[in-house]
Amino acid sequence: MNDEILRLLHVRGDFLSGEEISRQLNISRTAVWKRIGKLKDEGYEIESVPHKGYRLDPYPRGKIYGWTLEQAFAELNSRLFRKLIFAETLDSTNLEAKRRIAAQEEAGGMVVVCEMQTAGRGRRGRSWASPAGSGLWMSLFLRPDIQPSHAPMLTLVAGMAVRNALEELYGLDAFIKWPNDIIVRDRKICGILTEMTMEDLEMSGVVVGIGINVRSGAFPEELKDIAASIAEESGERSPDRAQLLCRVLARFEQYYETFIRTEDLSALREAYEAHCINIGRTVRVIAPAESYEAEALGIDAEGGLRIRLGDGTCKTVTSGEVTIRGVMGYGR
Ligand code: BTX
Repeated sequence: MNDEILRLLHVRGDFLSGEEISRQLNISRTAVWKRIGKLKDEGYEIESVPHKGYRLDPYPRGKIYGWTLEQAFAELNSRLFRKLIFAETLDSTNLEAKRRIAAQEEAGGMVVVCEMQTAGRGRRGRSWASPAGSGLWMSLFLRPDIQPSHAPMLTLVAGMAVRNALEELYGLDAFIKWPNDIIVRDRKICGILTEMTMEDLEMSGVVVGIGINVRSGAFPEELKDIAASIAEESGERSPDRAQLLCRVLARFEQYYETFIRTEDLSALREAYEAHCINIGRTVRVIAPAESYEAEALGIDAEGGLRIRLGDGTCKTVTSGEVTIRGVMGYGR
């Protein structure tokens, strides 16, 4: 019933009287009033004006409306992304994508988005804070015809897409921290988690999970010094998440096509390095058995990080083997 009220208001696009809603849905005026109150509590931006009725803000900022996303997605008319799934609350968009793939034959090109994750996932069992109204939590499901060992490169492709979208839309000076974070002013504004899906012991596809912080007011205290958000960094009070989604998808598609053509990052390497915060800096390399400092030189065509050790020898480390940390500050 609440969905029907929303639909009526959305279709009307202007004030709709309580009387008209009660007539169309065959419920009392009091029931309409109560339900509108509930929707407002849930975050829907509904204006109530005596003698005029109710109006749903057509440009919602505080909350994602499924149909706003659907409309923007349809207008994007992407060749790569063909299907959008939106849900209010999910445990994790990566898990939802994987469940859907397991339950039915999903073609590649599916995008799953939600308003809030109750069990957002980071790498190596870490969690990702994903409160309602605070971010764009999304997963892309693709079926690239590539070797499984090349799938992690999609993390770098996604990182470039997000970085550029943030610069283009909000003028942010965003950097990539190899391999999977986007950093603004030394704090993390986005994290990326790429996972493979398997069928009969073979890779059947790749889920690229992307979490972008849009507003950080609802984040837990311990993230205050770690997490950045678009609203805080750009001064734009309520960034439009439908627009952000479409820009990230458009940029991803562009880089993905290049990646698929060469099946590596050779054509993207220079652009990646130009925005990678670690290059030319000292990083701490953390491997399971040891940890050491090295200078980050660049990435190789397979997305590994090229480093120079204290004794001058150079080698490449991969994101599966190590994590790296800045030596000065969070990103550097
Ligand atoms: P990560 O393991 O590199 O980072 C996780 C760490 O980042 C946490 O341990 C915490 O310190 C910090 N952190 C947690 N939440 C946030 C946040 N919102 N902003 C900044 N820092 C935070 C990075 O993992 C990969 C994260 C991918 C998240 C997306 S959201 C959509 C998709 N679904 C899903 O479950 N995960 C991905």
